[in-house]
Amino acid sequence: MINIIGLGYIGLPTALMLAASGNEVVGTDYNKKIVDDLCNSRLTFEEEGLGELFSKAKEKGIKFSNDYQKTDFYIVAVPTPYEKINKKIDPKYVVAAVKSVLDVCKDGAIVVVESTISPGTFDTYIKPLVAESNKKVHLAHAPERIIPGSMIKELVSNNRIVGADEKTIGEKVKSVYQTFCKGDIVVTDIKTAEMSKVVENTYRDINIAFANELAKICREANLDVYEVIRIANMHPRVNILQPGPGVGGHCISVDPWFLVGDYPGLANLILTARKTNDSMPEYVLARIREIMDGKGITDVSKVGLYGLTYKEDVDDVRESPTLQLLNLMKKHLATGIKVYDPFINADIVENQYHDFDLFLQDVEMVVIMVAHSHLKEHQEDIKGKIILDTKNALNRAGIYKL
Ligand code: SAJ
Repeated sequence: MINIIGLGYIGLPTALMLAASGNEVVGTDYNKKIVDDLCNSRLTFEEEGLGELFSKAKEKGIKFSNDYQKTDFYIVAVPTPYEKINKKIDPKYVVAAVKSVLDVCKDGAIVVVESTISPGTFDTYIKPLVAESNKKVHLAHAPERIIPGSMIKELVSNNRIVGADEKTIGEKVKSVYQTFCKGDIVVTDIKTAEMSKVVENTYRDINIAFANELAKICREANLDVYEVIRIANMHPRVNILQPGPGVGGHCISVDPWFLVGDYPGLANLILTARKTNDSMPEYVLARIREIMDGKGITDVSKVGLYGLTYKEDVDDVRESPTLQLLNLMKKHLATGIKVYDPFINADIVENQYHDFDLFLQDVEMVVIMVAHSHLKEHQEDIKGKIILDTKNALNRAGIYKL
């Protein structure tokens, strides 16, 4: 039996996938509401294809519990927050989960950690826990790589990394993932797996930072950055990503800091990229100001931000550029800007609307912060508004871009 610890964005789809593929699975979470909801067939977040997978997993007998199970195979997928001030990882949830596993597991059990961690976390925090316990367990790191919005497909098709310091354990873990993963599964050691994962997200952060820097340069040069990138990308060895209002989410805006924090003086390019991406909400604010001045809008409450999530078609707001922008405004004692996001039902910020038509009625200028499909489907509704499209979501003349 496989016990998955943590039923969040990664743990839940992984548990469902393993169960749907014929493994005996119990999903454990300390949050009673999550377990209650899942036991009563209520999904805890939205994701394409998750409902269907849930039905299959239930048919195959998946169980959910608040308790850690006594078994010989665990997958830990708990959050790894970082400390806002020094940007270091806070391993408290991983540490607590591994400790609880050690309390109940069978001798010889395999404990796989999927949570993203900073390189060296196993050596510093996890291996000592095992050494202190009276259990013999084997450790592995199989960092998740799936992208919100396409998680279910990517769980099956992505290549994976399995890091284990004992080759036979690596192969055993690989065989479990192979029950649903059709990609290549590379077996390596734990430290290499930790570093590879963080490097992947850092690569993407740097590439996006390059696109954002190009956006600033092209504005200065009076050029269309999207056209410049489109043409440059026609070269077979060039693949520049897209500029935007900033980088959010719990991964790309966080993982590079681990390298900056642990290798000061060495991670220079990485630090500059982080700063460039973090500068984008401020840059968008300056663009809004410029356009307001040009159009004679003096009241910020006539401006509306479309999108609160960190990217399109997800309901996750962690580190989102819109939240970053709103925080900046607050710092400058500027309030009153309106906000709407079709994916966010709860009231999480001031002046938030839940009805698109009402939102549009009250604003003269719409700033597109997130390119939800909803917006593309309602393009007609925003005709006549002044539009700043920071995501290049609308392909039409007469709108302002980054
Ligand atoms: N973004 C841009 N321009 C782009 C692409 C993205 O500005 O061209 C922005 C997005 O709007 C968003 C942020 O970057 O704010 C991050 O979004 P994303 O879609 O690039 O990535 P995440 O954070 O949803 O997921 C990433 C993925 N990693 C890589 O692509 C290397 C995913 O595979 C990982 O599993 C995930 O991080 C993770 O958990 O580490």
